[in-house]
Amino acid sequence: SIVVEDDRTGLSITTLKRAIADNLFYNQGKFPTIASKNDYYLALAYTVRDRLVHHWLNTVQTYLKQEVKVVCYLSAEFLMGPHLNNNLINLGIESRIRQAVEELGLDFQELVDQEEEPGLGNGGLGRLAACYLDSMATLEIPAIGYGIRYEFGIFDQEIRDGWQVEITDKWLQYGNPWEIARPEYSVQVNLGGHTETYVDRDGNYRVRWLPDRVIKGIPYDTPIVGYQVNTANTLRLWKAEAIESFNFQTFNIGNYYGAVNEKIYSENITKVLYPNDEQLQGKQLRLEQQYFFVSCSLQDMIRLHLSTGNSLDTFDGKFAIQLNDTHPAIAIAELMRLLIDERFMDWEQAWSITEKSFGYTNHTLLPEALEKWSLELFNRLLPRHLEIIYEINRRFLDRVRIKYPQDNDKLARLSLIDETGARYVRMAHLACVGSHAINGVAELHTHLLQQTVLKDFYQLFPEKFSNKTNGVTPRRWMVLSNPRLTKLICSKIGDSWIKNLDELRKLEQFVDDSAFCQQWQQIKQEVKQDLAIRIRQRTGIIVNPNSLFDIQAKRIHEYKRQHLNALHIITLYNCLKQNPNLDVIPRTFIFGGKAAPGYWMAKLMIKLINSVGEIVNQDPDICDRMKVVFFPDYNVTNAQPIYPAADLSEQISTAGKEASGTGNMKFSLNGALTIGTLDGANVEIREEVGAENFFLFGLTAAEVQQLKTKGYNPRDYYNSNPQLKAAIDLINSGFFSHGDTELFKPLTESLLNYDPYLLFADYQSYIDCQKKVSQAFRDRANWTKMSILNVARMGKFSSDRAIKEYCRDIWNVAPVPIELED
Ligand code: 26Q
Repeated sequence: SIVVEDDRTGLSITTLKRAIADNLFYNQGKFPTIASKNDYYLALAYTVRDRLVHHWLNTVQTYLKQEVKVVCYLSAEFLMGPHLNNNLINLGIESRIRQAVEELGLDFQELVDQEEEPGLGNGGLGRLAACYLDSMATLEIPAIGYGIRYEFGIFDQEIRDGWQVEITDKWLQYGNPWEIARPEYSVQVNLGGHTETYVDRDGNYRVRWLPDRVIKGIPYDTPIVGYQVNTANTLRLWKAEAIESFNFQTFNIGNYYGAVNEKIYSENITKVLYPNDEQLQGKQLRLEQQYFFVSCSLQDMIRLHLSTGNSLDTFDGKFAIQLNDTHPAIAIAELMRLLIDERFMDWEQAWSITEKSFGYTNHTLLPEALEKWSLELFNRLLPRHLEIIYEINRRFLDRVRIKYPQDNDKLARLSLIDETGARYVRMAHLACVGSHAINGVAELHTHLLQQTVLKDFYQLFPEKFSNKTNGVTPRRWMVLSNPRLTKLICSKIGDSWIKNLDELRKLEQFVDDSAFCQQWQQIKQEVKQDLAIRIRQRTGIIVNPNSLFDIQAKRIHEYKRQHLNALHIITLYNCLKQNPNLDVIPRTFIFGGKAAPGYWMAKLMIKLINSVGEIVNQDPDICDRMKVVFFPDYNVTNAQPIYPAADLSEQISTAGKEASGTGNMKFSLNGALTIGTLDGANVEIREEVGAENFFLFGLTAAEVQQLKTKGYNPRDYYNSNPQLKAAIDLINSGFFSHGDTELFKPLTESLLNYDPYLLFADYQSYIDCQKKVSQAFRDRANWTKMSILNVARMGKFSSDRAIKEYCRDIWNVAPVPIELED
């Protein structure tokens, strides 16, 4: 019989080739002869999208029909990374597509490289949201990711003369084949103005908000395909536009330019991602962004809920709303407003629904990163929400007063309003009071939360608190980024570990199999060679793939201590200069990461690394025993080939400062050994892989605390440690800065006089530990064994495990398998 495959869904090589050609002609409007690589990429992307649409529509329809409970993951950031390759892997059609592309005479990798990644996040927090969407789809958990469709994502980084230069990220300029606009589900969002009370027909006092601005939110949907399942969940991102009626009013008066201006002003809200992580900027536009996407998302949930004929009384049974840090915490006041002012529910019922719906994840202990908004700004932008927050606070403090009579300090510490100086709304307090569940992102982090920043809330509501250690998706961070290692592992233990990462344990039985170890080492060598080529292309620096690849890739921040790494490099350099024939293990030091554009110290750290590299890399005495590379524009795309190539993963933050870290997991999953402090998830990684397979150094969080209490004087360490003194003095001498003795003064002076992150206190311990690393690397057979054991014992750090815990302990949701009707 003759089988005729549909061009939109067929999977035979012939059909796929025809579909790509068809999309090129009809979507791109190009003949093959004049089509650019990007045209071919888009034709390919549409071909892949066609093949997931039925998964997507069936998923949405199943959720609606079965009236299931849905997880709504609210996040100001989703750092998704490129979609094409990920969708191919999760759909299981990678090899067919590759063959079809190659039979058309095209280079598959070249087309994949055309995709501009959606960089809609800063770092860990945004990438965690992306890993969680992947896991929820794979575990068949009904979920919607709600966020902001920034027109400009995180800036692209260039390095010029050793300094970071920021370039606008125009990710949408050639079109985005993965999103579908849904203008029919647009909503309106109010801002500014004032409130007034009125009495309704039944004699009830009501409040209405008379805003002075109204903005339209348009949803753009992207499918999130699960691995080897039919589920395709939705990422729904909101774009701000002007509402037509506003323009028309102005237009009718004859003020055409005023009308257009209004449009520009409204569209500003979703223009650009704020590129700061872990440091607060109390900017009005940022609060507008947060409220905008939160209001759009809650209105969308209410529309969905009512569309299936439900009443709002059952809202909390159908939605589990997770707050990714406090950025969306205004949702608590907004849901109250929607229920009370717009749906006329009474306060008690609205509050009960709100509390049951929300969960709050905290991602930081740094006091400077805790969000607070001045009452003045809050009142100007969200006058009704401020009233609601006052009322939440009044009722909350009444309860506190009963539990702790006559403890005014306690009340002041717990209050949603900070009145210690200029007055602020404390967003973390709002999140704690309005949520039924509060969690940290690693065991140590959760413990410290309970003992420090949220101590009073923990005493009040111990039952709300739990830990949910972060995880990463093995689909992107192993299968996609490290195909060679994936293949080797599959050849030994099959492929079910991809969905059940604990099965990596089965690799332990091969640690003494010399052929296997050989293959393992061979693969590490090959991916290091690949990275060496990329490094040469991007920086011109030639590195030795046989050297130890020592990598620190993450946002640049003082607490992450990239400059401690730099001090080790300088110390090693001094040793080699003093003792040119020293037999050392050749090392390549690789850095990657962006600095917030307004964070001068972080930018100076980048300059220092590049300046040290410039001297070290061309010093003939060093030969190729040391190379220092700053790999520019660290993002998801560039991270993918970096993790697999690491021998050593640098996780060296001051203990107690890194909430979890997730890069630490990606490195270890790809067979790097970790040099690290007892901070964040490092503690649990070490527990899992075994102390003997982890290079530990530095003070513990408790010791850091003690030292600070006792009085820390960094200059004492400088004066008493000749190696440390030599390193600092060399920087100050202008040796790395063409004789400029001033350039790095802000950095060295800060260390000598304050050193808030205790680099000097941990310096010697770090140097000694690095010596042990070098010694260990000499025994390559044993190093390989440790590398295998690291991978074999990483099962815990799958985001699948983390999501299962959220489902069980916080969301109370279960898998909903999707059947494909044909
Ligand atoms: C807040 C207000 C105004 C502007 C920007 C911000 C802002 C934006 C992003 C504040 C913080 C962030 C990002 C924080 C972040 O990435 N935290 C990291 O979260 C990871 C996932 O849990 C952890 O692994 C990291 O330890 C933590 O640093």
